[in-house]
Amino acid sequence: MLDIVADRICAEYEFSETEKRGLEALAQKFVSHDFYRDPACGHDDFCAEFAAVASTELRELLASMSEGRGPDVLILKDVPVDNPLPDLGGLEQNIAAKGRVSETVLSGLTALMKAKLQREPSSHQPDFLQQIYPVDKFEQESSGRGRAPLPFHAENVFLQTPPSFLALLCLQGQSGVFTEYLPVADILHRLTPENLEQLKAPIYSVRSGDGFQARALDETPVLDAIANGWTISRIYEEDRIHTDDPAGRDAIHVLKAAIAEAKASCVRSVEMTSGTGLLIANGVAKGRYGGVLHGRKGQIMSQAPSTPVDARRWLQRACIEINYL
Ligand SMILES: O=C(O)CCC(=O)C(=O)O
Ligand SMILES: [Fe+2]
Repeated sequence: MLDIVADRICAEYEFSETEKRGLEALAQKFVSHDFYRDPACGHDDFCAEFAAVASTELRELLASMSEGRGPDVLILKDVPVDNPLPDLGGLEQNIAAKGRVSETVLSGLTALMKAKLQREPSSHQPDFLQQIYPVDKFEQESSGRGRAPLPFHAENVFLQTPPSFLALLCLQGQSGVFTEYLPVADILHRLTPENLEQLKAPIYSVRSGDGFQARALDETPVLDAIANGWTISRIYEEDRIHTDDPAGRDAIHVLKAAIAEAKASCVRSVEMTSGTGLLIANGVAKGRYGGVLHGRKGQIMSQAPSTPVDARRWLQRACIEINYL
């Protein structure tokens, strides 16, 4: 099942029936737990029980990713999720009324990475898990509550400590909507050594985008060394990287051109359906500049009450911060 292609970018893992039944039973046991405000991955009993249900292969895959020797993207198939989903009209009511299978899986994957979940208080969703579900009023927003396609980005890299990995889990998909990813290495190998050096200089300001309070990380490199050989690439396709330095501006310009070129040949995509998961390195890598940017292709249908229930796209997301050992 482990299929790391030559360039180490992507692996796939399929949940077995036994694993599914075990995770559903665990979710039932933790059904009253508030996964949104109290991360279950911080509780030893939850972590031990999740690890006992997960296969050796899944545990090894997740350990390899959090140690910087795994694939940049793990596609998860047949992930147990709550089914059928409640249809009470509003997102809040539906979250409250659903089971806790998807929350259990997202928290458990984090636990197997020996990592923690991040909150982002300046976002419109400051809890430890987020819903990717459009809200009509924000339909043009370039965020989890918008309907428009999303340009390539790494998540929250305007923060000093952005998520290292993102987990996306599809409760309900919409055909024609694709979650896309683009390896950072495919962008950077188009740059000259001089351009790369320029992007390592601490002269940039990286800004927050739609759905967040206006924030900026100042005096930061774009290609940033974090700790113990780990790096993060603070790259946006949108104009969210700025500098007054003329050489730095040139480097941003060249970076933009490289993104456009890489987009033409290096994008991969997943049409998420119920039970598809993605675990992606958020521009982080160990001993190299790597990880991926992600985006979304296709317009999401309005989630107005008239939308057929099974046509409403609903993903959940976890922002995962690993231990940079
Ligand atoms: O909706 C998607 O497929 C991706 C959304 C996204 O970029 C995110 O949740 O960070
Ligand atoms: Fe995103």
